[in-house]
Amino acid sequence: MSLKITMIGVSGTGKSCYLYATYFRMLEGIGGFNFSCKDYNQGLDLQDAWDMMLDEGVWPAGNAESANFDFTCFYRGKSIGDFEWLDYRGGILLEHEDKENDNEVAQFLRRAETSDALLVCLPADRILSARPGEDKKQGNQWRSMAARLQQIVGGVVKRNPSAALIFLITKSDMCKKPDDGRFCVETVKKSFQQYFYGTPEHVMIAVTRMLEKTKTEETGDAQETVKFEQREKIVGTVEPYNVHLPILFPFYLHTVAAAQEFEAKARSARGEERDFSRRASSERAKSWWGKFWTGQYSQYYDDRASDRAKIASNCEQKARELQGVADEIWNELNGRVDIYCRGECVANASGVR
Ligand SMILES: Nc1nc2c(ncn2[C@@H]2O[C@H](COP(=O)(O)OP(=O)(O)O)[C@@H](O)[C@H]2O)c(=O)[nH]1
Ligand SMILES: [Mg+2]
Repeated sequence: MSLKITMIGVSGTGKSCYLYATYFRMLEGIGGFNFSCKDYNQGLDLQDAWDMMLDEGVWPAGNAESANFDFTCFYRGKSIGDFEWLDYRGGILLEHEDKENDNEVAQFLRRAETSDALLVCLPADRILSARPGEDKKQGNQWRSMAARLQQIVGGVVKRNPSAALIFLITKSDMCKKPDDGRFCVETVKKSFQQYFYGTPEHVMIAVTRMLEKTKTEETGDAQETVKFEQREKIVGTVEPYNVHLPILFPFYLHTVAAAQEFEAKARSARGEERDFSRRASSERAKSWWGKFWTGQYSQYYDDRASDRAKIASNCEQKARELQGVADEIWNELNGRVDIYCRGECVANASGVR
């Protein structure tokens, strides 16, 4: 099993930085969970990009090419599954699909539609520009970004309603005023409202950032940009926040589904066990005359019953283990993100209903 995770968002919305930060944060691990990159060289590249941020204090250069990364997710040192993470070049959102020649856009759309989770990156500064009283032109930029993403999200949801839809509010260190964070979540819910009624089944809103949030100010300007040898210098302290949660969410859904499958198998094995035991008893209850004519098969049925009992208890054990992992993931998520399950809000960290 390898979960497919696809990140979408226009250029400069923080997709690649989010990937580097998550890799770095999850090498060390959080709450018993950790990730590792399957390919040694890819792991080094991710590490180099992150080191550049930490050591040299500059943002990494944008990636001109799309790239797919293979990871394994561990819980307490034991693998709970693999995942593939596609970080594509955001410019693709501006290009046309060419189905006949199966161009990169066509391949990207296909991949998005067969993903287990779609991560939609929405930068806080862009969302905040839609505040009433802000520059009208900038506010329209948010609306046009949201509309462009609607096209893709709508297609994915229609063809694959079981994919988890995750809205990532990136660069949340740019939320300076006390209610900026709340405004971002409210705006995302309003702009993408049709996805919060039950289709797709699972939706998340996660607020993430790469930098430590500076003290709340009454009036704050967007992060200033300082160039450093062609690279943008980081202003602030690098401190990734909430980055692992959107990746753990598809694992949560997958683990709960696997636990339910084992429970169903256990129930059916228990049913068969009861059937065979009943037959063994009726064999034993036969009269000597019945036994004489048709034989006595109680041992045969007893063996079958104990065979089914073993299968059932193995499945019950597996279901308990998986449910235990799912509960641990839930403890990580609950209180830190908003989650909607079949249209109902089941976790609420933002206070936005
Ligand atoms: N303030 C702030 N800026 C960020 C953050 N993440 C990314 N950026 C800025 O956004 C730029 C683009 O990020 P990148 O991850 O390359 O975007 P991508 O094109 O979507 O992959 C970076 O060079 C940074 O200047 C963040 O958490 N906070
Ligand atoms: Mg990028």
